[in-house]
Amino acid sequence: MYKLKKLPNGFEYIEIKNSSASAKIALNGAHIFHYQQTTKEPLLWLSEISDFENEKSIRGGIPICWPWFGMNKNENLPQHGFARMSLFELTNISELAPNNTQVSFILKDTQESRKLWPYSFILEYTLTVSDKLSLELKTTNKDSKDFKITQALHSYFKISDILDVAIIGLDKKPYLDALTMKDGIQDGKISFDTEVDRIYKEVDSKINLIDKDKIISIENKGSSSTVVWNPWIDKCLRMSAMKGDAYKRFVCIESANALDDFKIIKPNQTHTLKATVY
Ligand code: TA6
Repeated sequence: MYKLKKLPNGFEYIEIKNSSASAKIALNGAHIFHYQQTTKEPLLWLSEISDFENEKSIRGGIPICWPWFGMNKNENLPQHGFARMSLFELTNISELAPNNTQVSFILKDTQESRKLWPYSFILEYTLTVSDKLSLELKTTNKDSKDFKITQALHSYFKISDILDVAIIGLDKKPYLDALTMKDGIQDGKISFDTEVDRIYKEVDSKINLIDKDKIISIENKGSSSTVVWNPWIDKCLRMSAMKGDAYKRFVCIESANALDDFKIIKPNQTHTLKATVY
């Protein structure tokens, strides 16, 4: 079952319920902000004080960072690109099975987008809501020249307490520490007792987020970089749409194409970034 819902301010989202899971996906940013397997608690963290407004990104869920990840060289351009603040067109909803619903969106260049990024493109995003959540983000170059993208599915995962979680699957991987801009090599599991903002490279296997009573798994395709982020106390206080203690209840593990894992896409060629989380 699914329903298209609209808030009084015109913000639209799709609510999905099937025998395996439920989900909510906004048309603005094609942003999934709720996903829950039927017998479990929500997988994604969502800020209690998030905005739900067109042209603004929701704080939590899975924002799409595209066509660049992080800051652009031109600092007047929005951090993490413009896709997360753009209205996507809903192209399809299919109930493939009682436990499997698939939703597809498309974003194409406009006069406005070309002011920010001067290329013609098609961005297609398909979400499959079942006992796993699968996300497929396909970029097609519709321009006459090559373009370069970096990107991320900036997943906020809900956790019991930041002091009680660990990430495994990135041992021995090189990373860039975005706080110091120094390179490092991961030694063992990742746990948190301070701000962490790192881009891991050469990522080639499943990542597990180990919490007290659950394990969240992330599998990627078309991506060899993964961002791990928690703002900790001071940055959390400075973040928009985030309560002061919110850092305790989420960790971001982002399936990305970042740093030297950028993609150059030729005219009429595509690149697909895929993440499956469960
Ligand atoms: O992916 C980590 C990061 O780039 C952090 O540096 C942090 O700023 C975060 O994303 C959130 O960015 P936002 O633009 O959504 O406030």
